[in-house]
Amino acid sequence: MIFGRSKRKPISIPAKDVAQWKYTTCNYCSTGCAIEIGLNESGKIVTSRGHAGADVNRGKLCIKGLLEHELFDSPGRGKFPLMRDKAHLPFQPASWEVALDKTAEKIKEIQAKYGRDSFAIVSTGQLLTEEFYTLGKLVRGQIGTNNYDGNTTLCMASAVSGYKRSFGSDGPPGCYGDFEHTHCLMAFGSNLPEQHPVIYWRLKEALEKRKFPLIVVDPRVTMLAQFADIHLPITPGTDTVLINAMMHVIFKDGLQDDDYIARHTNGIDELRALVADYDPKTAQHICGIDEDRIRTVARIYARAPTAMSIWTMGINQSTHGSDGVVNINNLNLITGNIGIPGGTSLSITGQCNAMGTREWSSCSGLPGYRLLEKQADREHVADFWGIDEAFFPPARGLAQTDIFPAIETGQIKGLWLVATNPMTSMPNQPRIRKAMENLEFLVVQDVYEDVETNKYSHVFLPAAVWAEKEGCHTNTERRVNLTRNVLEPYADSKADFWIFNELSKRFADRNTIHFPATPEGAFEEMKVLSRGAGRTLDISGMSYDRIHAARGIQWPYSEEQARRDEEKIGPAAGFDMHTRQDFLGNPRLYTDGTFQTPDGRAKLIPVRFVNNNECPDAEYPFWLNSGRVVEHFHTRTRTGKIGNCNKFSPTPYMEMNPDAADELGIEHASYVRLVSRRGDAVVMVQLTQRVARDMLFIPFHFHDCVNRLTLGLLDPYSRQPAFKQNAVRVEQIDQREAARLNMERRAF
Ligand SMILES: Nc1nc2c(c(=O)[nH]1)N[C@H]1C(S)=C(S)[C@@H](COP(=O)(O)OP(=O)(O)OC[C@H]3O[C@@H](n4cnc5c(=O)[nH]c(N)nc54)[C@H](O)[C@@H]3O)O[C@H]1N2
Ligand SMILES: Nc1nc2c(c(=O)[nH]1)N[C@H]1C(S)=C(S)[C@@H](COP(=O)(O)OP(=O)(O)OC[C@H]3O[C@@H](n4cnc5c(=O)[nH]c(N)nc54)[C@H](O)[C@@H]3O)O[C@H]1N2
Ligand code: SF4
Ligand SMILES: [Mo]
Repeated sequence: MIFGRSKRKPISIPAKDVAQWKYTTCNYCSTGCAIEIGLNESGKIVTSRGHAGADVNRGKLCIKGLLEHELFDSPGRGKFPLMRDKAHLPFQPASWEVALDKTAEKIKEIQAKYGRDSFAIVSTGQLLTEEFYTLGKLVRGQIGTNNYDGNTTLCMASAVSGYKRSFGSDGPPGCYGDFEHTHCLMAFGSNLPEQHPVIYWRLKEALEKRKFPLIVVDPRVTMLAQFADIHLPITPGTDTVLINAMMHVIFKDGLQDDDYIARHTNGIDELRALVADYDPKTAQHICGIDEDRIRTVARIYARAPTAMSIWTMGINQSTHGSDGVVNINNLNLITGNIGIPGGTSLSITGQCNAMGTREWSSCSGLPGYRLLEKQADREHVADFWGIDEAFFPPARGLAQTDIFPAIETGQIKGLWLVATNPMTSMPNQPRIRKAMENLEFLVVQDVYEDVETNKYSHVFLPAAVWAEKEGCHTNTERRVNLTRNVLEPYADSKADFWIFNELSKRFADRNTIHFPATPEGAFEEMKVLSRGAGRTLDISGMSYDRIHAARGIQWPYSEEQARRDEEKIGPAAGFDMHTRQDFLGNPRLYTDGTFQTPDGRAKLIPVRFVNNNECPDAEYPFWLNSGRVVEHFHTRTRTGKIGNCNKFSPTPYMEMNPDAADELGIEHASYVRLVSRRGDAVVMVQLTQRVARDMLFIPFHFHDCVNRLTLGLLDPYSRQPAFKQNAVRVEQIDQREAARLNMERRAF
């Protein structure tokens, strides 16, 4: 007899007494999952679920989305503004009035003393779109500094630059629905199962319905590589060589789409001439992929009735980032795979609102993909805001990665960081620390007061997070989705929208501009700005109610289209699932082969490879690669405080190949010191065949770890750092000393 068994009750999950579900969009990755937050009778949050009627996630969520509601009262949140005269002194609490007065006064003082551009502003891809628009208005229309950028320079800048070079405009042209139509998918440096789990789920579902080849290009055996039909473990930084060699084969075999090339592109002769130099026999020695494998992959891709490419940081974070994007576009253009179901060049974006900032923040120009360098755009926006066009700077200023060196040289004296944590996320941390110490004035606006960057600040502005606010995000497939306001901001924190509005009052002496009082008001204003003949970024047909009813709408979505849809199905409010399909906007760009270039044709741009990376050598014999794990988001300010995310992935670690470890006498789970030309870091070894003998991989989430070592050479077009190509050596270290160091570093 087995004691106890008969008495054991079956497992039951207690019912959650949800009285009301509130609609939101996930605030972590760019997949854009719709989440419903469940509140009980007394308004307390008791649970979350994926929205079954949302086309993006169809009821699914990953671990981060499922637990996101635990954020609201997580430890370390900023309760009220803080101030101090010098960065090493203790903070004093301050009222919003005083903290905002001080911020405005210091910005003005620094600008008066050193010039308008001596005060820099770095924002993020994690605010709501209406907040981006409002910040852009404040910076471009009132503060007037030209040195204004976002952390998207660490993330999406190469994709933006590559799209603009090839197609004349930013904007990923495809959608998740393309998985259902494609006959071949090639993924470059993108690990969907961990970084975009629900996009991966959409891909897997499509693969289960209809098998097609999945080709993964990644130096590491990622989870996606494990599920691939063909894995190409490329030599870091050489994707452009692989693609050139593929195009060489395609032209040689006559597999290109001559008709598409003739009707919709320019530059075919130059491209053909260049790729003639990249025969697979020669290319294999540079990119590390066997010549026959290159031929096979080229033929599979070009012969497929439709084929698509996706990519993420393995391409963008490289000195060849922009060229890599251009070359992926070249590959798709010569095979006629743009703007058709299952044929596309789809950048998988990163942060929840990486797209929103590209569209509306004015970081690299003016709102709605407009340019500071274009007279008509300047006049249009200046008229709309009611200011003198001459107030705008003549051209785009410094990128984030150039702002920090400019602090070192004294060109920039003050900095305002909004929702970004460069002390952990920027390459070459020792250099960033010095720059931060050089600042006369630093404002940090963040949800958490324990964020590393706050050690160097003079003013801290505590921000509300996610559903403590209301507004939109745009996801990877250009889908605008809504987060409803679910609860009040924590303690005396305030929505970023409110903070920008309040600051704008303090700059009214420069330009008086009208700032709408609510995010919805700002959205209505953006709609008007987005209207216009021939513009892809048209959101004029959207409204909060319509977005909510459709669970997200893809731009372009014009007023005319909305009118037609409404005639068909009645007014937006009250729509139910069965009608949402009629309301989704446009899934694809460039469907007619007309691009945003002056002559309407896409540009085929030849990309010659120059090896300019920091490659391993005798002194630093390993490639250092870095990336992410599924449980954590970026610098762990949020996920590091959520029980189950942190429990599954609590310690910094480094993947190392067992054969390489053997040679150096390094054991599994021991600590080692890594040394690069920039600095050193102590980290625990995890032996795995995921990485090759000459490569190490570290998740970048942990402070005082991988970015103490990275160099971050910049892409010449996008100014994005090559986070993934660095050289290091591995040294043995006293184990007890290392364990102590690591315990100190662990937050929880
Ligand atoms: N769980 C989780 N999800 C996230 C995030 C997070 O922090 N946590 N962050 C979000 C953000 S902002 C972003 S940008 C995305 C990033 O999403 P991904 O880009 O998918 O993630 P990473 O792990 O940074 O890098 C992807 C892969 O690039 C490979 N790689 C390195 N060098 C090369 C190379 O030279 N060529 C090629 N082809 N591949 C290379 C790496 O081995 C790695 O497996 O994830 C988003 N989603
Ligand atoms: N070595 C290495 N380094 C990398 C990368 C890599 O792959 N390898 N990836 C790079 C990439 S792709 C990215 S995107 C960057 C990310 O780098 P960061 O932007 O520096 O990282 P986060 O931790 O997301 O920082 C966002 C901050 O915003 C705060 N926040 C969240 N929501 C809000 C809000 O609503 N309002 C306000 N005011 N604050 C908010 C968070 O608490 C957090 O402190 O890291 C880059 N760094
Ligand atoms: S896949 Fe991305 S958007 Fe969806 S729940 Fe996970 S983190 Fe959020
Ligand atoms: Mo990113």
